[in-house]
Amino acid sequence: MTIQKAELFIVDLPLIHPFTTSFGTIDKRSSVIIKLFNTDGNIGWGEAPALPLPLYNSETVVTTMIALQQYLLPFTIGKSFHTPQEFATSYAHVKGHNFAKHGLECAFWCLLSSTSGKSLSTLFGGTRKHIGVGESIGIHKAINLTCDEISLRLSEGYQRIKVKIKLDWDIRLVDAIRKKFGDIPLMVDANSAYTLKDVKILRKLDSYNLMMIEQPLGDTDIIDHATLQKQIQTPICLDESILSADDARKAIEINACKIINIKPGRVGGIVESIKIHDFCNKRSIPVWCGGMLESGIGRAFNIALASLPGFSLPADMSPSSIFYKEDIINPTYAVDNKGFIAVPTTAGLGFSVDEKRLKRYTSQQYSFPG
Ligand code: OSB
Ligand code: MG
Repeated sequence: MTIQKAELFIVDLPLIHPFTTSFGTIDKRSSVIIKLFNTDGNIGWGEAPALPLPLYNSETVVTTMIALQQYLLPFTIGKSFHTPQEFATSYAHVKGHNFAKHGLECAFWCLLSSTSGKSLSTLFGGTRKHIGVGESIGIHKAINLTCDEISLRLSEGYQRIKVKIKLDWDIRLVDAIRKKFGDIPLMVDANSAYTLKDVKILRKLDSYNLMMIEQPLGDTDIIDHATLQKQIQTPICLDESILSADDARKAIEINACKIINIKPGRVGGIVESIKIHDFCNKRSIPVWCGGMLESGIGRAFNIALASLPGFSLPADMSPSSIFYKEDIINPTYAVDNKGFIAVPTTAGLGFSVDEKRLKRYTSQQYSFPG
């Protein structure tokens, strides 16, 4: 298939409530949407889910736009590709910019799905018809507000609860949740809020039977995580510090984690995500699909990815209706009362993009070639 042109949209989706983690608060979700055209007039959608500021990793909406226009699209427009692997290889010499690479690769997968008539899940090698979903709950002003949200999500059927933690918003919070809700499937995500000096606090978490602690230490570290894992019982799950299948191999080799959160954006695409899945599956390392508060366009790829057999733990896949007033796919996906999302079986994105809404939320639009 030959790629003809691309359109890029910066969309600003208003959040219903601000989302706070140990690295800061997001009150507006800007994201980059990619619309890729082949020479037969087919369309593929993708989303590069960088945040507005470089607080989770170094990428931002602005760097994503530059990377796509200056470094990635020039290698794909006007060129022919047979496979996503071949497509991703065309810009593989570019270092970093994983969110941008992921969004572009997704648009190619979407084109491939439309033209082949096979769903994204089928193309990725998915086997599940439904995926299990958990909620990721940001840092609130008071513990009772977090507990109110947990009550609501448990009543809606969500399969596990993840709470964001940081220094002084950790033991008291987890203790209150266990006292109120008993032995629910519970995990915590620190987004790099601790260092090895905090091992005493992290050890205290051992008595709460948590499913895992996500990224307790530095965002680029694996060595200290290996040291920490020897000192705590709670399984460590790595998020920020796994940027490739090679990183996953090294982290597992040195016992820096027992579980991996695969966010396809963070690792630069679906091709790399499947490599990590396959590697972990062979070694019986559980993986699950994380999220970046994507719009329904980005989530479509996460849902299809989470249908692979090794994704054995619930995904961070709360529907956009929890975060956004409106999604740009219409209708958006839903979570049933047992905490499952049905994996689309139709070809293409699997959802229809509401282009009127997309335009309404677009603050900047670019065409390539210009
Ligand atoms: O660390 O998993 C994270 C959102 C933005 C940045 C980092 C993270 C998150 C989430 C959101 O936890 C999960 C979701 O997309 O539903
Ligand atoms: Mg995380």
